Amino acid sequence: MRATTVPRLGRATVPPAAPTLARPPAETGIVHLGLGNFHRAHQAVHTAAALARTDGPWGILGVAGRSTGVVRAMREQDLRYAVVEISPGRTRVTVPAVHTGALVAAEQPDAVLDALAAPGTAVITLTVTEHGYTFSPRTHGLDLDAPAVRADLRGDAPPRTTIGRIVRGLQRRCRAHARPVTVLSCDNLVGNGELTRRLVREFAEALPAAERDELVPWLESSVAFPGSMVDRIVPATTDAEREAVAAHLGVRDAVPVPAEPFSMWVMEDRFAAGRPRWELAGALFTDDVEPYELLKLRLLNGTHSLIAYLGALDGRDTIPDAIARPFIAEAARSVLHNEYLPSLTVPADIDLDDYVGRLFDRWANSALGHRTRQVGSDGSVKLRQRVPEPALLQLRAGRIPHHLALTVAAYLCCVAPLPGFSPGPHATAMVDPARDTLAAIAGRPRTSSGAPFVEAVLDSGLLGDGLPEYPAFAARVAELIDVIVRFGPAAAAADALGATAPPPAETAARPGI
Ligand code: CS2
Repeated sequence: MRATTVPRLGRATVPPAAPTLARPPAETGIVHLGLGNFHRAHQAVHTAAALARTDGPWGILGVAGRSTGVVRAMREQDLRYAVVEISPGRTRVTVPAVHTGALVAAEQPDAVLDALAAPGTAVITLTVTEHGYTFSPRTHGLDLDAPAVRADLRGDAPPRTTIGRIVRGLQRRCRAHARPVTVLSCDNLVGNGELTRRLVREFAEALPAAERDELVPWLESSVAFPGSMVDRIVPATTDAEREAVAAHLGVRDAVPVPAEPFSMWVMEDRFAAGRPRWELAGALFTDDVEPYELLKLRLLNGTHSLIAYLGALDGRDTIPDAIARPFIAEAARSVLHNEYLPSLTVPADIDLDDYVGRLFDRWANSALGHRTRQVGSDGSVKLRQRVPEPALLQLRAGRIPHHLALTVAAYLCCVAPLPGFSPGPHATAMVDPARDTLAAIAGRPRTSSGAPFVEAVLDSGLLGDGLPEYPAFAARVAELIDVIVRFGPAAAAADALGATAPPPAETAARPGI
């Protein structure tokens, strides 16, 4: 079908079989910050599926930070877009139709604050990535030195940071009617609910006294910050999804979202002003989300990082291409079983063998085309959530976590290659906020090789503040960098595997909480 002859996706052109909802809800109960692919394939899909089973005032107003592409296209498509669920041999296309509005915060900042303050808004959800929280690993709190945070605190221009936006919106809300509201972080961060609460509170406490005294007690009494674990592999959009929508629905969608069939959402049931009945769409509610969060952040995300960095260094464009390489699959199994799993308490309702088996199937989903450069991007903020705690657990017990060291070595080879080493196109395409800082360290004569380089990187706080206490870890990372540079990633993986002993029985995963 030629694209120009195909009608544009919209209210009138969605085929009757495709929408999850016939039309978006009449009322907006959710304001979502971070209108990226993940939100559109995860929370929006769960919300639409819940509303398909029981009505409710839970339309979503989606807010993009600065980028205009998705918002413009969604507006032109009556706020519709397709989710293209892809697995080998099967493509399923649906249209959630759950959004009631779309804004770009940089263009309409006041409308965003009004939406956060609107009496009908009961839940504010967030997918702004690990990088979007203006968190300082140095102070373990809000980055009060960041110019954007300082500007948002002065308040003489519209807020530019997510935390600034939330607090300014809540301030407006507190003054207008003070109705309770829930802020629900859906990002891959350890303790995402508590972290968001702390950052919001720190921002509010840094305001001038009169504003602070008005806001802080209300935040305490009326705003809930439950934690959540979110899981769905959602790559960036390509023309393949646009073609799939045209072929399956006979319409033209400029902004479809690819996703794997798997989707999981676990949340703490602490909502201040009601919530959609997400349990009707498969979400799980629990009193304690942490075990689910750590399970996912370490087994899936942590292993994913290793696959991405080894894969990129080995010239692999996609995660399925990478995991198809036996040495990468073996490294993934080893880091998962020997170094991540001993740091976890597996929730009683998770069948570990099934969970791990599915992870390998999900990574091998060759039809999805998830790119190594996407998973490898932002490593400086992602690895901090994944690597240090499990590594420290091993180091404190007197063991070197060789595959966690390999993860850091492969990351540094990709993003901060030492002079003379070229990591290849997939690594070079990785985006990372720490690239310049790391390049500066790699370029200094005294830290441009071996252990001094890795020690300087760890001292910079890249992976928190525990690992610099273990010079043996830095030394092992340096050795593995050297092997990668001289003999390639497969040799480094073989070296890590050869050095790894199976974990002693007492540190094996403790099932059943
Ligand atoms: C990935 C995640 O980019 C990454 O670091 O590990 O985006 C991963 O695909 C999702 O968290 C899956 O839920």
